[in-house]
Amino acid sequence: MNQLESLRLAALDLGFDAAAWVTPKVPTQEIQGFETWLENGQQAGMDYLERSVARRADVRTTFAPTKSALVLMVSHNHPIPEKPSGGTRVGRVARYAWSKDYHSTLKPVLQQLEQVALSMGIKAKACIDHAPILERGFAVRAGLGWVGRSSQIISTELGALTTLAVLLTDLELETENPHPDRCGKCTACVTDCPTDAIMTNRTIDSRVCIAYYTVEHRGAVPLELRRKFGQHLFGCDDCLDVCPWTKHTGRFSNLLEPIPALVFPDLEPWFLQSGTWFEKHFAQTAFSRARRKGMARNAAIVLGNLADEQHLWLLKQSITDVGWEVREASAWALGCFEHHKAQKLLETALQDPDPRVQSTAARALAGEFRAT
Ligand code: B12
Ligand code: SF4
Ligand code: SF4
Repeated sequence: MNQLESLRLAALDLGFDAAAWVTPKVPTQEIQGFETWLENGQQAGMDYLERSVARRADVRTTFAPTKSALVLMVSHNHPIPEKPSGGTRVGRVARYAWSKDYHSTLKPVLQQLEQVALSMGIKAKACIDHAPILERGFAVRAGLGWVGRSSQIISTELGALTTLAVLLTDLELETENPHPDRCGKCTACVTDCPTDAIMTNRTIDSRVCIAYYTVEHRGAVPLELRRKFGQHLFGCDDCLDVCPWTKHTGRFSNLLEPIPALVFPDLEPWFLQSGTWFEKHFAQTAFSRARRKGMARNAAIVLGNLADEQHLWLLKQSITDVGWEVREASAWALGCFEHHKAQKLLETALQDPDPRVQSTAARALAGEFRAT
């Protein structure tokens, strides 16, 4: 067995669900596609992506000896665990965030793979989002799947709910095995996206994507999108859940174990506890990226969309939160209720020190956000 195959099998032994080799050359067309995406402003507030074009075009800027890449895929198509009791557990969390943060969970496994490579005399560097790499293009050319209309890599074996990582190595390799497109006439993800964020060129416009707003975005969420968020608390899997290739797969990796308290988080402490408490409690989870204020803002939007009177006491707390974005989202949420208590709270919010909160409270009182 050659070294390429030995290392690939070692990756599968370590728990990756799929692994395949590819030459590290990035086609000009792909980097141009990335640039066009940026020129169109589809990155929304993710400015850091603009600074990485040159590095994405040549992975040797990340690891100079690179002559090949082993693309690794892990499924996060977990079964749904049992809901814990107590607390206010409403809203939906995207599956990638059901386990401890995949970056920290997979890091030691990737380090083990680097060690295996080293013991074989191979120079190797593992990357999982830390380095600017067009991972999806690598996955297609390695033959692991194709870029679906949802822009997600779809695998015939693992479906759409997967995470990607790359091991750059100095092993010589020239061949490529690009996966053919298997979307056919299906457009399920496009029609199912609640915000029409999927473009015809198979890219996402982050400016309207729920995954972007609930995970990456700081500050207020555009008013016109909030109803469309439905119960999405963190991330969004709508375009992946609906994919027929996901429906036909049942496998999930043991590397990423779902934690019930992350699948069904209790919203109460996000409104009642401090940012420091949140950081300690949710360290090494994907939630830490949005921080307490982001999660409380998202939670307020979900509570508004539910408009269930039993949650009004939480919005009474959050309308005086230290974060203006939490108070602003709470004013919007209170505007979704018909209840007199909501009206009273909104009247107080008219005196809020932040004009953005005052403005939303006034529009809420005018009945602008009520379900029609
Ligand atoms: C920025 C980002 C986002 C943004 C923008 C998403 C997007 N689709 O561009 C936001 C915040 C919205 C997002 C959301 C999600 N993300 Co994200 N995200 C990224 C990140 C950091 C960069 C992606 C990027 O550069 N986008 C810009 C576009 C232009 O580049 P691209 O998607 O890579 O597209 C290239 C390929 O399509 C390639 N290409 C190659 N062959 C072909 C063939 C054809 C026909 C076409 C059209 C294109 C094509 O050309 C394009 C470049 O020009 C990557 C990590 C990384 N290092 O790549 C993760 C990543 C793409 N995200 C991931 C995940 C899991 C998600 C979510 C599912 C999380 C969730 N549940 O909430 C959602 C899915 C939303 C969606 N439908 O894409 C995974 C995807 C894994 C996979 N199997 O595809 C990645 C790879 C992270 C990882 N390490 O696993 N994400
Ligand atoms: S993640 Fe949600 S909002 Fe974003 S493209 Fe997919 S379905 Fe649309
Ligand atoms: S839902 Fe249909 S169109 Fe979308 S990625 Fe899956 S197969 Fe392709």
